[in-house]
Amino acid sequence: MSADHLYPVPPAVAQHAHIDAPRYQALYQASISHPEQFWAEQARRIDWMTAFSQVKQTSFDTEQFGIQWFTGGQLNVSANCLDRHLAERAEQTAIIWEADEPGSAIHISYRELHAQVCRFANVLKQQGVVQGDVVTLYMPMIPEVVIAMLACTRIGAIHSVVFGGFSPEALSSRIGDCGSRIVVTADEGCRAGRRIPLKANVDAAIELLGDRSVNQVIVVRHTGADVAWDARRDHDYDQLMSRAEAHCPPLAMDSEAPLFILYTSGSTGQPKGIVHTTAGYLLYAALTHETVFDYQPGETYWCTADVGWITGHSYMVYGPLANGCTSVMYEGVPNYPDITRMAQIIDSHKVNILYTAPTAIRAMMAQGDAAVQGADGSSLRILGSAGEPINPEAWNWFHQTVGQGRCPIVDTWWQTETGGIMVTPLPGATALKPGSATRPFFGVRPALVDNEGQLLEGEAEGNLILLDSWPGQARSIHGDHSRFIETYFSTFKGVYFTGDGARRDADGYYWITGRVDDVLNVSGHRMGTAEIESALVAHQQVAEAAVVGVAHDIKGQGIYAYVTLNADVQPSESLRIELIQWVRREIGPIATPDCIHWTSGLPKTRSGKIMRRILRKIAAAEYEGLGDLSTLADPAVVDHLINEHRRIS
Ligand code: 6R9
Repeated sequence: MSADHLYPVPPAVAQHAHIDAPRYQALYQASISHPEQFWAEQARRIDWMTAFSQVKQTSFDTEQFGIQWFTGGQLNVSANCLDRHLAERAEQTAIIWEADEPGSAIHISYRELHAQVCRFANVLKQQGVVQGDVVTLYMPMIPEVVIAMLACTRIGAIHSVVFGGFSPEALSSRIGDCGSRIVVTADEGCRAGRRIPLKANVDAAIELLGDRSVNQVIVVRHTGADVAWDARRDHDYDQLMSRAEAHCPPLAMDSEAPLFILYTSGSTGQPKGIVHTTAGYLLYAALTHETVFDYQPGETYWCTADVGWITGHSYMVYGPLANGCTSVMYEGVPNYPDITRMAQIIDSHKVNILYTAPTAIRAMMAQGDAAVQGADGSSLRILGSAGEPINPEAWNWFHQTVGQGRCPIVDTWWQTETGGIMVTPLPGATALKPGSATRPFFGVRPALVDNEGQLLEGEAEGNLILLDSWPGQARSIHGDHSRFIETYFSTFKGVYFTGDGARRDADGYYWITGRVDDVLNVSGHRMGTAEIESALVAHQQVAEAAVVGVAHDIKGQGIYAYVTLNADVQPSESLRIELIQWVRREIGPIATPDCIHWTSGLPKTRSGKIMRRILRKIAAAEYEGLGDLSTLADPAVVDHLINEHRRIS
């Protein structure tokens, strides 16, 4: 089956969908020609405490830059996700929590979730947290992380969720950057039967921070493990909760008040603390969740993303809860205790909508049909994919084997910075092509430019940009607004640059080709090559390092590291293992290098710039067509690298 095979909208889906093809056309046109009217209309899905006076005041022009949506309005996110559902669906399950070990699931109703959030909001207040404070959450996938996020929003505190797989080093730099004085964590996390020492990692991170440090740590007793305890600083979650009051009025927050910070990797230096604000983000998450997944009241939805990433924020927490949805939250990994686990969870909770990542799909596909052996799967109606390009083989497998040829797949392209889904099919409206994210969502104006910034028309391939603002857009980088403008709005003047390349076909469908900058996408996790390089060179025996991505069957991209050692050091197997461990410790297991290539020199221009184009080609064993080598300071380096690569592979 060719990649361009067209899957029309199944009539049964179109018939009951929120949006069919004619309606998509009409609404998209309206959203582009009259954005203010369109978004004012959509804003009715929010419960406002104070009405807004202006819908959109935005400019991507670096001279008069500004992004403001729904100015003058006030709302509370937790009230929109909880309180307003109590009249109609207090007893409906909000979260079905499925533990790492099969066999135990917990159902939490909207009423219970509301009560817990109010209590924890009071706990935060008692610990001295006030509006505008940043609270760091370093948590496993347990309901308490959702409770903590919503509790922050209830009192106007800003959360910064740090993925539980990050090392103490990575955690400490993120705590330090946002100046957070309080961390919420758990004794341990559980993944695939292994224990993750979260509290010990927090202790180590605080140690690294020294006196700029955190003075409160709230610990959820999840596994009950014995952990080190500093009575002046550490607090037991349950103890604080048992003493807290269950009533906590939601604070009226301005539309543009910061809602959360989420760190993500860029092409240079330190991770960036992406700042999202209140009204636009929530509206965009809720609207996209309902329309992209065609969520219908009463359905059960499962987003497999970890809450430490933007997908977990927008599509496990804020979008679904704002829509009063029943969500599955799963603590573990898709293939534990075996490859049938996802299918088992789908059957046992009758999941209707499944949103996952290509890396999980490829891991299942690698085992043929074993992933669905003995499974029913008939509850599934809609499938979704995000985080990286999905190759047509994986798409077709997902469609046939998991979706039984019946369920539309929404391949959703978006980013931490976009807050919500940007280019995507709508199940009832868009004919699908495996591997294409298809068409823009309402209000989204994608375009392609060449490297000089010239707009490309019709069928074309180039850099993907966005011409105008949308409500879910990030507003800043924490503590460095000029870096925000510089990073996203300066490469091409007056437009948002995504960092991705894309192709547009004759039908106007977009095909994302991957990052055009030095950002890797390993199993859907975004990582800057610069971060991994700086971790490598921080090792005493490393002189220089250059990291590139290389195609990987399951992970999408693997990490390929060229390493030059100090003159007096010889490469060895033990040093290779030590370096891999070192990077895992500096950043976290997600940054584990797949290959260390010892080399005596890197290809550099005469001005000393490493030519990554060449390194990427050699890592991929594409020794021909290395392009213009005339600017290299020492062209002989290339032959050395090729010979070394031949020896490794
Ligand atoms: C949501 C998320 C963003 C980067 C993005 C792009 C890649 C995401 C994709 C996709 C192809 C898709 N990406 N979705 N590439 N098709 N459907 O993943 O955010 O972690 O910030 O990563 O992921 O390269 O620029 P984030």
